[in-house]
Amino acid sequence: MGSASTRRQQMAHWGMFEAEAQDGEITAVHPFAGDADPSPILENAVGSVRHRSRITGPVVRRGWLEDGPVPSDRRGSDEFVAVSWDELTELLARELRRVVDTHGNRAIFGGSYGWSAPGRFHHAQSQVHRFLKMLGGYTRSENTYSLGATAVIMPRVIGTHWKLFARSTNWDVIARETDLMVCFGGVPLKNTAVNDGGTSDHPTRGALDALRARGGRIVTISPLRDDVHGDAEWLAPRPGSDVAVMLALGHVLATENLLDRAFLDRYTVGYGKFEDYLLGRADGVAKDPVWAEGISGIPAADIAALARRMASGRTLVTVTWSLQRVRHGEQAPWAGITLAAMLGQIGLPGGGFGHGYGSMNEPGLAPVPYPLPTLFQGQNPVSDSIPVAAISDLLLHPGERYDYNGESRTFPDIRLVYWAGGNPFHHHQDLGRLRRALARPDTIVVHDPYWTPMAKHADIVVPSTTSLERNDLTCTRNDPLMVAMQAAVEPYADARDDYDTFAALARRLGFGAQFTEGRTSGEWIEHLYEQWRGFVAADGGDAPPFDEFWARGHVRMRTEDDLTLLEDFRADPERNALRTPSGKIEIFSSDIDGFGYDDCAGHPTWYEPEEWLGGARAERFPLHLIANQPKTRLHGQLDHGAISQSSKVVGREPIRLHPAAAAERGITAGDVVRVFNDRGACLAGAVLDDGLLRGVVQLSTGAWYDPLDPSDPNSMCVHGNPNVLTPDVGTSRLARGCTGQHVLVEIERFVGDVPPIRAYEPPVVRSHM
Ligand SMILES: Nc1nc2c(c(=O)[nH]1)N[C@H]1C(S)=C(S)[C@@H](COP(=O)(O)OP(=O)(O)OC[C@H]3O[C@@H](n4cnc5c(=O)[nH]c(N)nc54)[C@H](O)[C@@H]3O)O[C@H]1N2
Ligand SMILES: Nc1nc2c(c(=O)[nH]1)N[C@H]1C(S)=C(S)[C@@H](COP(=O)(O)OP(=O)(O)OC[C@H]3O[C@@H](n4cnc5c(=O)[nH]c(N)nc54)[C@H](O)[C@@H]3O)O[C@H]1N2
Ligand SMILES: [Mo]
Repeated sequence: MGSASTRRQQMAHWGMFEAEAQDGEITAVHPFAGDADPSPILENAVGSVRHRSRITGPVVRRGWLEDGPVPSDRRGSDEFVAVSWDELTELLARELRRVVDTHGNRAIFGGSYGWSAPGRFHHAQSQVHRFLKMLGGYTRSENTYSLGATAVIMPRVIGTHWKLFARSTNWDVIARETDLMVCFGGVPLKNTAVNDGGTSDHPTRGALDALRARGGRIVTISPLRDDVHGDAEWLAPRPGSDVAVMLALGHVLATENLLDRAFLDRYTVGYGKFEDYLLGRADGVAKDPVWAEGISGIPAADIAALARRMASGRTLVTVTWSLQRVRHGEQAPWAGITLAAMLGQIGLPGGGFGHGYGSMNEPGLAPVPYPLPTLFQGQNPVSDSIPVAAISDLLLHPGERYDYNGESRTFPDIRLVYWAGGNPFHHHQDLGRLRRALARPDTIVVHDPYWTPMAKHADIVVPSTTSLERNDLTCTRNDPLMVAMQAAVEPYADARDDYDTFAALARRLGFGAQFTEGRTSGEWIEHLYEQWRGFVAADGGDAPPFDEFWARGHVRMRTEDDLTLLEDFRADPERNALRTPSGKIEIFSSDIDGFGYDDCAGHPTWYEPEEWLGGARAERFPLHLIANQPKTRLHGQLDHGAISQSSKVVGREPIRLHPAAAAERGITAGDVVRVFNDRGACLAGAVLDDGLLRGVVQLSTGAWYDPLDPSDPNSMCVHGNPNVLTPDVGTSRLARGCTGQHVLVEIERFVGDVPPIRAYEPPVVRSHM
């Protein structure tokens, strides 16, 4: 007989909820009553704990046991052997010791990028980095797949990148003050489901409705019509051409005397040099609407009319993060902020610039004015690091020099790769190349609750609990609630908390006391809560004792409401100078100019990308694929959940294409199609939609990589992971950010027997060494 069901307070990156459970499984989710617009993705949690794709106990790859720690192209197609936790701890500790003693700590790559789960204590990144630092250090990664270009260019332009989001103009202010929102990349509601660390509310839909109810207008500039919710004017540029459109808008402002020269003089540097380029004094090419029409396909008259409207009221220029996850991704946010500066409304309520409305839930939310509880990380004794999206370059080219952000660096020689809480088969580009790169190190260690493709490519596989199986607390810098995450079920099978795995390893390696500080995980959670309570008290607030917080499930914090981005800078640009060399907004950066990069000049510039419909490559691969974020899940997480599965077509990830593009290829709705280019191929399920440009197709990330022949790195993925197609090239020599959003492809109807989906099946695990 089953036991009675229980309900526990929980948080996912995509929202706050009560998890209802019975017999060790989640049976229902109940969104937080205070959430105005809970995400349907929550439903993916039902049935996720005991799903067959869970890793049930520690295992080691057979080839690694037989051959020892050496490079191997059997990764991804080998069997595994079950080991006990003690055996795992012993093997892994010895291997870490061997690598450190023979090759030094820099031979460990602990970049370990990925989102794992919310929770201030059990957060896998925090745990793995703390552990590796105490081991003596590791080669790390810098920046994110989310904001690879922005994180490098924006500090040089406005002195920060994170404050753009943490101190963004609040939704309330926009709803009240903005006349016109000009949204490059739209404001896709689907993405606002998510916030790193979770979220207790989803205000975007309500804010856009309130803006319109007041008479505000939204212009969405995107190749997809549904990148905005509700009524909006739609301009559809050729993907990758937005910078040309922004320049042309600026050209109209400059030539029709619609720009705010006083603002440019007082708050920016280098406009003159930029204007020389804009007006064509520098290169003989005026970046006017006719020029931009040729690049973007948006009629010149529409561009000119929009520029005039932008100058006639309170206008907010917004740029989604997707626009910087492409070649030359540095340019769109830089050109966007330059356009907003020309309008002179930066720092005015409801005007100026925004980056990431509709990319994540955080932009537009009011910040909490004090620090969050944080697990102390300490220093990394190793100084080597790579830009995060250079993982394959790192493994394939040890010793090679490369440019990054004005530096010349060298890739270290990596022997051991350690991953906890991320999935490179979700996040990285050109998966065939990644598989060749993953064949190079001696050892790959992966912690994950699930048999993701990355776990299947590991030598040592460590089964983690999910956040539903443990207590924690979570909060974010722009959410009013501190939330208790209460274990809803017992740990599944032989899974362990990452903390307990690292604590056992640390003990075996001689730094157990340093790692645990003598605390159990329960004691750590209370310790972090008390740390935070001190921050609240210092702010004049009063948070309840831990037991009371735990019983209540959440505590409300003070927030700084009614914020406008850069209002303090506008009010007093001397006292609140930006942390740029000039203290002002750098429309021209002497530092960047001084690097002499041919792919990132000293001011915002239009560069023709390789993967776009305007170039030679489009003759071979005539469809522009947008590999954006999935509507039905977060990345690859819980791809087997009900909401994610309900969107699949014949079990494949849906690819949207225009009916005319489909007809030309004899494709009808519901067909399985083969999507391909010269890097790889995948299957997907056709969905026809006239809300896309005719030359554009859209296939979101996150279908678990499922190679037809697992022993062949270039094998077709039968499930629809777009990263078998995307190019593994950086945004530019400046940021080397991820460019996975765009790729040119061709599509044909798939003929023959449709192969089964095996992505969620565990590999063969033998029971004995
Ligand atoms: N083509 C293309 N590619 C892209 C993008 C794109 O736009 N286009 N976007 C990029 C972006 S912005 C991002 S952020 C990345 C995201 O890439 P990732 O963050 O790597 O993707 P996730 O699927 O979220 O991976 C998180 C993993 O953590 C595991 N996990 C969950 N909880 C725990 C835990 O407690 N412990 C451990 N050890 N593991 C846990 C999950 O099972 C999952 O496998 O993808 C990038 N890739
Ligand atoms: N549901 C859900 N939400 C998420 C995530 C998720 O996995 N699922 N991931 C989260 C993460 S980690 C991140 S970093 C953010 C990412 O946030 P973004 O990078 O902003 O999200 P995307 O959905 O990839 O892209 C947003 C839209 O930009 C449009 N776009 C693409 N190329 C172009 C172009 O060249 N020009 C114009 N004008 N528009 C273009 C696409 O139509 C796309 O729908 O999303 C977060 N939100
Ligand atoms: Mo991201």
